[in-house]
Amino acid sequence: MPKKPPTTSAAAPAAPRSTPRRRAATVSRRPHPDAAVAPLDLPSELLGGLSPEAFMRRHWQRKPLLVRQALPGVQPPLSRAELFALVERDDVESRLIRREGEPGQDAWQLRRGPMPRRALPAATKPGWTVLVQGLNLHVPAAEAMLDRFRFVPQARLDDLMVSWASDGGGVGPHFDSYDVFLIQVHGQRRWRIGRMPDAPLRPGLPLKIIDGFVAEQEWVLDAGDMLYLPPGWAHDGDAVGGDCMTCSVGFRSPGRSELARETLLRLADAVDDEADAVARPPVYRDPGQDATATPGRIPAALHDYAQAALSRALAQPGALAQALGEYLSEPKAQISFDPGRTLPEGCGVRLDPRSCLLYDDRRVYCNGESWRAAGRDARTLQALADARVLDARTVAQASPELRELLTQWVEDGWLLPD
Ligand SMILES: [Mn+2]
Repeated sequence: MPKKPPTTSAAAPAAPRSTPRRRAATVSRRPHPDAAVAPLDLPSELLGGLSPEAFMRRHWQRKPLLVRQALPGVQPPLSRAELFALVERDDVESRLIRREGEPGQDAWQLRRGPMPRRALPAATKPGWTVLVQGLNLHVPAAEAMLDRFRFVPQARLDDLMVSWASDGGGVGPHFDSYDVFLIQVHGQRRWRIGRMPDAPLRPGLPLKIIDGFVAEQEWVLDAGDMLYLPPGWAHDGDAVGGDCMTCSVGFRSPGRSELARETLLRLADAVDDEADAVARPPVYRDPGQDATATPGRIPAALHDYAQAALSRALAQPGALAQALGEYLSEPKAQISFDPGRTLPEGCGVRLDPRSCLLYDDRRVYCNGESWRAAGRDARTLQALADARVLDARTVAQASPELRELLTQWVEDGWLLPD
């Protein structure tokens, strides 16, 4: 289905006077490839009248934003019964959390899925909640909801989680280390939030629950309302009146040590491959070594040789970029693809919801693997990464090499004929 291009900048309203850091009007803007995302400089209902650009400047990673009726008339992406059925699947990450007793001295129970459907208490029993991660991988309506947030780089998007709670159900006051959009899709939930950077956690619980949570603000969200929270804001959401369903758009914030470890591991593989490719890999030589009276001491020249080897591995053009891209595009552990289809002539393609396609100036990265790409083929793959679809005409114009790659991805189940 061809998408109508967003309105041109000529139709855009004048910049609000209250925006001092507005960039010059001469900056040419690429329209966002997803029609579900408003042009980046136009007010968006989803963001309470802020444009995606203004939201990113003022709120992202900085301060909360409550949007009443961000998604008016929103429909839950699945029914309660469909959600409850997901806890039985071993390819779905789910949790059941129950709270008993009075606030402050309450007992918390956590059970991780998969579990039989009958492990869930009656919907009328108060104080429990079930959470399902990665709903976008299994339910197209959930992927469509996640798509609304593609004004944030794909490498930062994690998943859409859904939770259902009976009256009073919730996961308790806690922190997250990532940004989150909390979208109320059915029933009501009371959110209480506060800044408590040094808050202690309650000991001996299966959940990370803040001890002595003090809220600064609280709101009851109705279906269609949305709350954005930056990382580190303590928050507590309790279902009001039962049959409460909330979707959370979660982001990934890779840790510094995680990025160092994962890229170094991949660089190490590249170093091994390089050594395997030559008949005599270079070794340390020391024709200048003097006779030593301290044989236990590591020679300084050997340290320098190691340092140079490491620097060389890091300095290989594109090596770090490749390691990073392959890592960032890697599927989560429980994800598998269903192979076995072909790419018919004359049709477009759509990325499977489980596929992660990223790119930089030299390469494209898909599900942990990478390919060099240049020229028109690179632009086509970049367009696929940004929009997650290619129309039939674009696919028909692909080079034989690109056609072969797309066919391979369809056979692997990474890409679907569209
Ligand atoms: Mn949270």
